[in-house]
Amino acid sequence: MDYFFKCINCGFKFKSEKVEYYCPKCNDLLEITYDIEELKNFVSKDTFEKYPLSVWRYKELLPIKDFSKVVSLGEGGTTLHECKNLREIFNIKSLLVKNEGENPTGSFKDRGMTVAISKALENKVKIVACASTGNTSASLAAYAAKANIKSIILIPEGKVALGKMVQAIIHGAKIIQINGNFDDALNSVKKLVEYYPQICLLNSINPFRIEGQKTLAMEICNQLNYNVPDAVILPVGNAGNISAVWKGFNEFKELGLIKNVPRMIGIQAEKAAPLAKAFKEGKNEISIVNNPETIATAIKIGAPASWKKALKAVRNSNGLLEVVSDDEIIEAQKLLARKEGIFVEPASAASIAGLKKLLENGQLDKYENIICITTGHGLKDPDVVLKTCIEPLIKVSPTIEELKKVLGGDLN
Ligand code: AN7
Repeated sequence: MDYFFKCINCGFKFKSEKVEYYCPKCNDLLEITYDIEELKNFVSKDTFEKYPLSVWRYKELLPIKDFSKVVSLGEGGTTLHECKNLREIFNIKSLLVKNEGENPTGSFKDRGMTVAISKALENKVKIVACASTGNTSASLAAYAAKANIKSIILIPEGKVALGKMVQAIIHGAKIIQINGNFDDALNSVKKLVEYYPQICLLNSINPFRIEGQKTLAMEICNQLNYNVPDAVILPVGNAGNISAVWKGFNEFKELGLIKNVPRMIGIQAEKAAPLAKAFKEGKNEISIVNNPETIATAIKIGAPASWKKALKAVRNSNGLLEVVSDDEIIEAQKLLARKEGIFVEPASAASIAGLKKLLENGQLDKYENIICITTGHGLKDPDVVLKTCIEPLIKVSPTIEELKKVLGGDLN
């Protein structure tokens, strides 16, 4: 569909066939916008029913011109799980979990990557790059492989979760570790693409990524037959996803497909929470956290690139930003795995931990229809489980007597 770039700060609107990242007037971030009245001629509820639930079901609402260039691994179409056991534990009316770990490389990043890599190919790009806490790089490496182009990824020092690292390696990315944290890696990759403009930047400041990620909200609307939930809770790191989900709901509202939009509730790890801090203090700017720390390495980010968009999404939706501790994250990860059979990585469990905290402190009430988004698969970070769920291995001889002895009363 025909689209414009629009500055999120000064509102400057322009057309360009290239992949643009910054406003030419004030240098702030850009977003993609459409002529909604024109879109209404192409889009109705029936339009979507023609395609299976997936990112590309919404192709009329995506900024792609040449669909022959689309690089897809089957992204989107993730399950909205009814969580009856957790609902009873939390004593709430309804709880749905949209499990983005079901995406091809195991995280929501695939939604944005399919669109941004397809756009890069339209522009004849041969090399793509990103800085990443792990999931973006895993996704980038896979989609670049499928597109038959080179990928360069910059990772922070310290630990990148094992599963994510292994994905980047097997898909053949050029992996460079930066002496510094994620925020330093992001600054480095920005310099890299400034120096070598032939390299396309695939962090979420690339507005085409956000376009793919907005389909998460559109799928929720479709899965609920256009009955929008009261609140959507999701983990926040660089803040691209909360901005994207908000954009998706708003476009459906502008198109007249839904009547209301949900409250956007972002959860940060307590020692990596510049956005939640600004929100709680009623500030309009964030203060960067210099040494962010959390077991949820995916969201160990101190200077979220899309902070301005995220604050707007939360404030305009009458939403919230809250923090959770690492212990709360680990407890929530275990609870979701043991009561619902859904295994997510620690960052994703932050949404469940956030829900629990907000119910306890009265910021959410039990009658609200709530959706938690879990953003990445549990197998991404197996080390965390080995570290936090230490249960001794039981070893016996292969006889029924020995088995009876160790199982004892557990069978009644
Ligand atoms: C599982 O991969 O930033 O707020 O470099 O992997 O849109 O940043 C990952 C982020 C939540 C936060 N959950 O999303 C990266 C990266 C998981 C994640 C987030 C990430 P944003």
